[in-house]
Amino acid sequence: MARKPIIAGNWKMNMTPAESVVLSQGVSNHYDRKWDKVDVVLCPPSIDLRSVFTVLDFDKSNIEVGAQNVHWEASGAYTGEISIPMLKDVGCTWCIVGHSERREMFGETDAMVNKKVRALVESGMKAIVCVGESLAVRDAGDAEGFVCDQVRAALAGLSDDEAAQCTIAYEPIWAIGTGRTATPEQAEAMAAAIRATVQELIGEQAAQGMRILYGGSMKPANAEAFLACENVDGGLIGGAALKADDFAALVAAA
Ligand code: 3PY
Repeated sequence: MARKPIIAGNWKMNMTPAESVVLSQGVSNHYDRKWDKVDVVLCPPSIDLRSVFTVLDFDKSNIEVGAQNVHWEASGAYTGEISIPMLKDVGCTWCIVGHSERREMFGETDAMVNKKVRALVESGMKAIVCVGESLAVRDAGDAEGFVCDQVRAALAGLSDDEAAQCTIAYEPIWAIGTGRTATPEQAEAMAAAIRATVQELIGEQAAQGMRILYGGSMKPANAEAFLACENVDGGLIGGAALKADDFAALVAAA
């Protein structure tokens, strides 16, 4: 099955609202009709969302916008959190969930990731669910088991249709912000294992349709080899998403 590639930029905690205008304008200046073959998603910090929407012209480009995190409750006493209705109101169609930085630094558990994924798909939003192992887990020879357990937990209880709103981003923790990347062979092996897990959990149709991204220091210089992998359907981009030229080169490569 041909799957539409995705290039999503995770800006993390970078860019003030003013800077986000310049960056999103820079990205959209690169738009050409070939981009329509790719899902292009910018995920700025929440405070930048409105500013980014002032720049993007949805009639003229296919660029979509996502958040980096969300709470599963629609409203309430959750100081500092942002809800799905808030994201939808501002125009977001995507949301990253379970990035390793949130799991490691903010105590996000598999159960919380599952609640967020379920709330997002029930509301009609698209989830980019991050999974990935630490170096210790890889060195212990248990990377596939660990990552596939994360996938099972994140997607538990989803129907075929709900799974179709989800994308998995495989991001080995040891390749995030370190300048190291997995080899394309490692990324392909893990993406294939993730697809097999989706098949066992939800079914053949969900597995064949599921987009699986590689993330972790992906940049124009190394993207081609990852994007050529049979089971890798795009990238979740960190540092290279902060430079309009680099991000546009990644979209062109997909
Ligand atoms: C990275 O490439 O550093 C990322 O964490 C992308 O999410």
